[in-house]
Amino acid sequence: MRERILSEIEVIKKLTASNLNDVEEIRIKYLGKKGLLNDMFAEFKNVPKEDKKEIGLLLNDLKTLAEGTIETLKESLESSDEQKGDKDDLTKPSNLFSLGSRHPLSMVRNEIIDIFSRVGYVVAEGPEIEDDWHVFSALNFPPEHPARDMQDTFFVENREDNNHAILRTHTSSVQVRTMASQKPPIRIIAPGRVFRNEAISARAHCIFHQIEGLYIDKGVSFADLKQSLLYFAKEMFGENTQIRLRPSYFPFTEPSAEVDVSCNLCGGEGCNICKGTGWLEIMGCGMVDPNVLEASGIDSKVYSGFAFGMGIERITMLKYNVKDLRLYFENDMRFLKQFTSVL
Ligand code: 2U9
Repeated sequence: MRERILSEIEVIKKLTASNLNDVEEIRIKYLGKKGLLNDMFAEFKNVPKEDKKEIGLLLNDLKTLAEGTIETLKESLESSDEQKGDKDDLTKPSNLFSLGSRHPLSMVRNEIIDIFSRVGYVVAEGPEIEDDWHVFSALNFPPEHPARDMQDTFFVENREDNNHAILRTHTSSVQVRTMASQKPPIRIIAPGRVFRNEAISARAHCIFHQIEGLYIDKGVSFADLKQSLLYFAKEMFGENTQIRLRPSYFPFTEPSAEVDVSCNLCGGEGCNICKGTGWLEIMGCGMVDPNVLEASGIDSKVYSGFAFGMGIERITMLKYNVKDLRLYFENDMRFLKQFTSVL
C-alpha cells in the first residue's frame, strides 16, 4: 500500500486540466464516493498494526494533496474563464476605431463637380490610355507641336499610321469623344488623371488631376463663359471673390484666356501667397476653336461653345495652402488626417 500511495502522490503532483470538466473528473477519481481515496481508506483496516501510523499519515497526505491540487486547478481555470468572459461581454462599449477620410484631391474634385452640376453640367469620363488623334489632332495641335514629343508625353505603343497609343496629357480627349458621339447641346465636366513626362518636384509631377468643362450650343458667347467662371469662383472661394481674364493662347480655343481670382487671403491687398499681386491664377479657358468643332463633326456655323480647364492639385493648394505637390501622393497619415470632411 505504501508504494501505491507514493506513486499516486507523484501522479497528483503532475496533474493538469484544460477545463472544469477535467477537474471534476479528477475529483470523482480521487475524492468521489467510489473514488481512489475512499477505496484506500476502506483497505486501511487490512494494514498490519505496526504500519498503521506511517500508512495513515501517508494516506492523509495523499488526501490533502488531492484536495489542494483539485482546488488550485479549479481556481486557475475559473480566473482565466473570468478574463475570457470579460472579453466576450456584449454589453461593453466597443473599442473606438478610426474612420478614414477623403483624400484632399477627391474632396476638391467633388466640390467642383458639385458646383457645376448645380448649373446643368454632367460628368463625362474616358480612357487614360488614349491615342494621338483624341489628345492632339482633334484638338488642333499642329503636327510638330512640342507636346507631341516623347520629352513631354508618355508613349504606350507606336503605330504605323502615326495614331500612337499614349497616356492622355489632358482630359480634353474626353470632350472630343463626347462631341463625336453626342449632338449639342453639350454641357459636360470631365475630371480625371493625366500624365506628363516631367521631373517630379514641389511644383510639378508626372501624374496630376484636371477638371475640364465644355459647353456647346447655339449662340454660346464669351460673356456666357465669363459669367459661368465668376459663378464658379464665388462658389469655390467665397461670395466676395472677383475674377480677371488675361489673353493667352491654346491650340484648341480662340480667343483664349488665363483666369485669375482675387486673393482671398489678403482680399486683393497683396501678400506672400499672391506674391504681392492680389491675384491667383486658377485656370485657362476660351471659345472652342471652329477647327475643333468641325474635327468632331459639329457644324461651327450653327454652334459655338466655350471650354475651360484647371489642375485640381493647384486649386487644392490654393484652398488649403498646400506648399508641396508631392504631399498628395505620399499617403503620409500626418498630412491626410488634416482633411476630415466627408464630401
Ligand atoms: C475641347 C475643346 C477645348 C480645355 C481648356 C485650358 C483652357 C487650360 C490647363 C489648366 C491648367 C491645363 O491643368 S492645366 O495644366 N487648361 O488652360 N483647358 S481651355 O479646352 C478644351 C477642351 C476640350 C474639345
